[in-house]
Amino acid sequence: MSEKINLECVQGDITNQSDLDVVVNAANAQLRTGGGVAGAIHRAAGPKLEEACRPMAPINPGDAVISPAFDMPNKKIIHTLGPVYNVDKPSDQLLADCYRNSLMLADREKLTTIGFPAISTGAFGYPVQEAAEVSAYVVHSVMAELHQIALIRFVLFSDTDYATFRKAFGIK
Ligand code: AR6
Repeated sequence: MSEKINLECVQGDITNQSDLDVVVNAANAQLRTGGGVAGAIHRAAGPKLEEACRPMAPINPGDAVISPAFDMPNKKIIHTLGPVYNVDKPSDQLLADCYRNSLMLADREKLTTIGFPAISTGAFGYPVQEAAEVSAYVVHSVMAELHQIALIRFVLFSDTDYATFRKAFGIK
């Protein structure tokens, strides 16, 4: 199926991707609201999201769990906990686990279009260049195992992160 998967990088807001079945939250271990992506997603989804997530917490770096999307414009939200750079080790493998586990979970749930933010590159301090390289590597390596996913979109907040991810994915 891998030849049928479209890869996109866009500059934008992860809470504003209404054409995607599922978006991924750069979560905290307790699956509570927070800063950055987690704050934006919980604000957009409404208070029921924290309630729905509570029984699934805590999660470990690299884990991915799924919830309803409530007031977000998607069918589902996947919550993954990125590594704190150079604290949760090996950081590259744990970051790769975030992407791999999120993609496999979405695929099992028969979701076909998925959006990711740049996990761990905000509060968790992962250098964007290195994170982009890990993301590109893991996405390409897991594609052959995906049977439902047709579109993987990276949603980058800043123009410099957008340029870095495009370069890592070889998108002109
Ligand atoms: N849409 C897309 N990207 C965004 C958005 C948005 N709305 N907001 C921020 N970014 P972060 P982490 C970018 O900190 O490093 C939270 O407090 C941001 O510029 O959200 O995995 C949680 O509660 C950065 O490039 O996630 C956790 O405790 C990237 O998304 C912790 O931070 C990730 O930044 C998770 O830290």
